[in-house]
Amino acid sequence: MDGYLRQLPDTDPVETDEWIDSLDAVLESTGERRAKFLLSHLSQRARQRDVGVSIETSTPYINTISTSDQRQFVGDFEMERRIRAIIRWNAAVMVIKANKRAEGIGGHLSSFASSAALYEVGFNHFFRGRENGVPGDHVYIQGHAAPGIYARAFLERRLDEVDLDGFRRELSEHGLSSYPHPWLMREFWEFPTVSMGIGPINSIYQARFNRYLHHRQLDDTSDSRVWCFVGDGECDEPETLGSISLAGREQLDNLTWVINCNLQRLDGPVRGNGKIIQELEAIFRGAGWNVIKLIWGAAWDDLLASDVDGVLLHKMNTTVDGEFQRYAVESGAYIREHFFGPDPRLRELVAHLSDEDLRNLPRGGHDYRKIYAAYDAATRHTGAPTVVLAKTVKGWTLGSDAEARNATHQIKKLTATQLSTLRTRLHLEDVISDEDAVSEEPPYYRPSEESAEYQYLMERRRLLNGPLPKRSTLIRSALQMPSEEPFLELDAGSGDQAVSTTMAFTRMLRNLARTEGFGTRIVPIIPDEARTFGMEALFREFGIYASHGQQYEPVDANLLLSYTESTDGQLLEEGITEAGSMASFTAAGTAYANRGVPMVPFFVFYSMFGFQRIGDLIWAAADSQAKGFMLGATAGRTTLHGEGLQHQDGQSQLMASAVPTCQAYDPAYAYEMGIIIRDGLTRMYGGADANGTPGAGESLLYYLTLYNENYVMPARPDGISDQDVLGGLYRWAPAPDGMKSTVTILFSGTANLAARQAAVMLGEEYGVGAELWSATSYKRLREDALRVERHNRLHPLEPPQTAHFTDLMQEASGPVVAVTDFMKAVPDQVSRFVPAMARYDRRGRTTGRTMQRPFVPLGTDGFGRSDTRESLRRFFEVDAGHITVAALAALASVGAIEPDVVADAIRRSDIDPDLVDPRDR
Ligand SMILES: Cc1ncc(C[n+]2csc(CCOP(=O)(O)OP(=O)(O)O)c2C)c(N)n1
Ligand SMILES: [Mg+2]
Repeated sequence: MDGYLRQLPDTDPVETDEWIDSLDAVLESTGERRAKFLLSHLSQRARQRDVGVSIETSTPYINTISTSDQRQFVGDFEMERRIRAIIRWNAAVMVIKANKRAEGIGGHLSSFASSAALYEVGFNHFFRGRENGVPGDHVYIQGHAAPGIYARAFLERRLDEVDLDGFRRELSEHGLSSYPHPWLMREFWEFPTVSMGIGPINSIYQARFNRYLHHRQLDDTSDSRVWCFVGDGECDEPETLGSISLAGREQLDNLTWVINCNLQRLDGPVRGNGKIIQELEAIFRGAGWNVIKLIWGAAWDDLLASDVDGVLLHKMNTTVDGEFQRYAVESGAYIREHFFGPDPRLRELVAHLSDEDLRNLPRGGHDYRKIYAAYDAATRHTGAPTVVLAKTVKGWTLGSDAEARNATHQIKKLTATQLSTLRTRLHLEDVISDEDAVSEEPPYYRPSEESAEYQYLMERRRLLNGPLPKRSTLIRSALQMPSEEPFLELDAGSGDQAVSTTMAFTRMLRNLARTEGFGTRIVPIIPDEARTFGMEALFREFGIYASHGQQYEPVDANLLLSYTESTDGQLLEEGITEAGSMASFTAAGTAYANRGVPMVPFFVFYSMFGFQRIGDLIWAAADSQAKGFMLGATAGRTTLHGEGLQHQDGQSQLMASAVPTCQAYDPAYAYEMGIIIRDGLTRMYGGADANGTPGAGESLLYYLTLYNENYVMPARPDGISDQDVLGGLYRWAPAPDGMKSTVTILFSGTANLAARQAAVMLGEEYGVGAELWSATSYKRLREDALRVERHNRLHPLEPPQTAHFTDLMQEASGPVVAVTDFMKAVPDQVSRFVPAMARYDRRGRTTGRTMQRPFVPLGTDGFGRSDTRESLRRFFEVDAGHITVAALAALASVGAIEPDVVADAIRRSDIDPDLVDPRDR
């Protein structure tokens, strides 16, 4: 007996025994099958009567919806079959032609072939488009099913033959992107999905974000469903299943997943020795989803109904996926022998069927009517998200050389015979001639606008509000920009109060959120780290979004900053999931396009767990043209002390440099942070859409690193413009007059402190004047320099342009030392563009001639360590002593001072020159 049962008092042991005896009696008289049957009925009854018995995590390997419960199909079955056949043909021809014309260009035939019916039922009956002023559904399409989606758009006349011929030729005039990429096809694709797992997790948070918008009365999302098509192999990605419990918990009945269980991934079976559908059923049921298994086509219904001994059910339950895959490639005789063969009762069950009949017993995911019934049930189900687990054959209809073969995923060509077989299989002999069917470049087929097929197809889409996918950037709900007010106080500095850039940011965010008209559009997103960042004040002020409100009195109810949850809360407190938080960011940051409602996400995370951990989700956000602010808090390898190797971020600024739309900034001071955020708002939201509605702008991501070190925030120096700060570099303080020689120190973020200290030491102890420059963005400087370099290369007859960085450094004196709390590679991004400097004579005086200017990056390469800031800065060689030595060494290298001055400085700074590089320690 389970331990838990022993702990519960039995108030009527006699009654308990009677029930147990009954079960024993059934087992002895009619056996296990009958006992199971009765128990299942009992527990179903109990559930119906709200007894609250826990759900069974798995059910037999048969369809969830019985034939009698199946909703009647309402379309023109034959017409839809015909349309589907044409789409299948064109999708295949598109891939074949692409590879004929550009060998190795790739593309996939088999994924869409297995899922064509799953998509087509959706297109003809369920997916709602965006015409007639409605926002419609959000459909996440499996990336490698793209050919089928293009093929449908071709029939709808959204694409032409030249477009299909441009499949995977994105650089040609009519190129179609290999996969769904909104960045590349801006009026077509909405959701990038092809990096496995990204589509699924994003779809969950999209559905949740729709609820959030609705609860906050910013948008009516009640009529929008999120559909996500997922591969069974894709379910092994942690992102795919990692957030399904959120969907269950939040009862997202506006979300439907369709998992195409073709039992195969790229290399081979998904679960050769197991059953992926059963495994997924248990996982999804456990997570609170409504699970609809769609395993068998209609032809199995009669067989199951005659299976009084339960032998067929037993065989279905015990056959592993590897065997099912085998049956998909074998003859009817083989199936009779091996599947129905061993048990005479089972053989008898199919005695009336021919071998051909056995071979053609279809799988549920190819049974159009059953798919319709499954989607119908899914969309009617309330209180939980639904997953349809549809069993299919990979490469279905492509013939025996492709169907269910292990190599099928990568097949991109069909021989003349295979193509001809496909034509026959699709019943397209009337429109594809014998000659065309064996041609090297087979033709597409598009029914005319007068044809019944076209009329039917378009009518279906008209009823469902137009075609899909379709990306739009028209704004339905205008966004008014905030005033300057929240930013102005940052220019004044913090007086004599020591604060961090994070504190300054939090204060600014609160002020922004209070701004009339604009404030409600802010979406603060935090993965369980608000207290670390000193942001707990936001809990009470914004309220934490909780779809069911707060059903308890929080322990800190009596405190001013209590943990306040509410249905219309503004803050998304996501818990410990940077991936989920990023998915929320993407949903919020694309709301301007996917909902026509510009929203402004501020995602504040532990800097180390951003780009490092969820880089691919950030990449997909950029592909989606998401907008918003990402704030890497507790940044820096030495500023975040006491946490060590896996916490200290010295690389996110480098990783951010790889994302094309990312504006990466590492501000040192509060006023810089304010200028950057204001610029971000203006660039991303400060314009108007094509209709003149305010709230539109560039598709950019802003990334700012914020620190937890407190120091007095200086006021914005006189004469420093917004553009100085935004351009990536500006002179923060000149060198003192009357020094023997000068160096230039560039600092970023918290490295400003050591840089300023070093400047004092250099002046007081060595008579060297140091100019201090604040480097807010090396990415920005580098991108500008590369643009200029390219321009000059391609315009040899024009006077050369100069990079902004080069220009600025021309005004600076002496060698350059660039210090950062990030890796040396961050400042090194611009080292190539440093201009020459005046040559020194033997006495250390500048001459009229020039020489190469040293550029010395000091940064924090290597694994982090837990210790005090002071020790860490010494360890990583970015403290004032090391900056001083680096400046003097650079001066010595150009002959401005003698090497013994450097040796002396090393001694005086107490530096051990023979220590191993921190990277190797
Ligand atoms: C993160 C990631 N890893 C690997 C791939 C390469 N890849 C593309 S499709 C595929 C197999 C997909 O199998 P499944 O999810 O079962 O889809 P099916 O084609 O069978 O429907 C793989 C490994 C990818 N696109 N993304
Ligand atoms: Mg698969």
